[in-house]
Amino acid sequence: MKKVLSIIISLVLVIVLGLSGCGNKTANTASSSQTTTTKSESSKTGGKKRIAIVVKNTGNPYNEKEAEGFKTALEELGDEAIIQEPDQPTAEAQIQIIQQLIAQKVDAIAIAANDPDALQPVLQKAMSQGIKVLSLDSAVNAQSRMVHVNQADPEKIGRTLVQAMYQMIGGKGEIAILSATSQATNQNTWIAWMKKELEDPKYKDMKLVKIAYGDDLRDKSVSETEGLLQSYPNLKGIISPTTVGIAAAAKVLTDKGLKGKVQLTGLGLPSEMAEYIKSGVCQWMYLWNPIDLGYLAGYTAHALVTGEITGKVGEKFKAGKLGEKEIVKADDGGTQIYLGAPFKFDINNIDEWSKIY
Ligand code: RAM
Repeated sequence: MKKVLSIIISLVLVIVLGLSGCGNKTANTASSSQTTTTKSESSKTGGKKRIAIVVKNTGNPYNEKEAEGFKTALEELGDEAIIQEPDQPTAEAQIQIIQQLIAQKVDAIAIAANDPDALQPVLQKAMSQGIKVLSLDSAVNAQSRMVHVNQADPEKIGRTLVQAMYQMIGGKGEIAILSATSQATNQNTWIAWMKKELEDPKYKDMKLVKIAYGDDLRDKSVSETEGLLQSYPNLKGIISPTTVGIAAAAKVLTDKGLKGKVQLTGLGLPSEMAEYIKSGVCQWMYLWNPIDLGYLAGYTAHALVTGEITGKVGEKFKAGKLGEKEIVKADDGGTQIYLGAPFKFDINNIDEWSKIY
């Protein structure tokens, strides 16, 4: 009797355990049907990671070059690049995209931020689900990322642009800044350094009259430039720390015949600015290589996913053709990796570079 009872109990146990095992399997299959696609792709390429880049917005060749470099890096590494370009340069548009990327269970997200703080909840959610998060070009705050990929020293960028304008206008007169969006981390940091540089007594005869925002949209940048010229008829110079802004301002100054009357410098894409550098509307300007910036972000994302780095100061990794890179402290309390120093573009080298980016 006892034996019969124990057989019955064992049978019941087997059935119950079997069933619950079955339940697990169903759950696994359901969730892995998504991962299976990735895994079957992965097996073809040997563990390919899916790594996303979210640029500031669509329609900006600078962002396209950045994404191009990112894709090249991931191709070299055998990963899959997911390129996302929001319609508008806003945090809201980026939040929506990141929510989708979380649902797709990507391995990492690299973001060029439209706002330093607004993305914090969604990026922290991503990180809590094991997704590696980094920023590039325009940082999110230190709590929202593991590391930032910085194009160049922001102090150097800000101070150099003011020094350039000083030379162009002979140290005297009204100047304005034509920026991207009012929330952009990178432009706001550079502008803060421009203001610091202007505190030097050597600039006592130079007056910053206005900071205008063209939102990295061509038409708005054109109308903001026109507005500056109208409101400040004595304006002597415009500094535009955005590739969209400087190209729009150059076009307006050209169309209005203001070459030599209103000086222009800033951060420009050689391919968009070559004609204006050659005409003298913009005598010289600066930028780094946006392709390399995206490329470095691709290698950084991969190193975070594989666990080679975690985002701590002192960690080093090999970034393909860019060689070894080291994580250093950032001013906002987080960490960063530098691409390098910006280049100066003028009549002597613009043709050569305009073919590349
Ligand atoms: C624009 C974007 C980008 C910035 C460059 C200089 O294309 O605002 O973020 O880094 O200009």
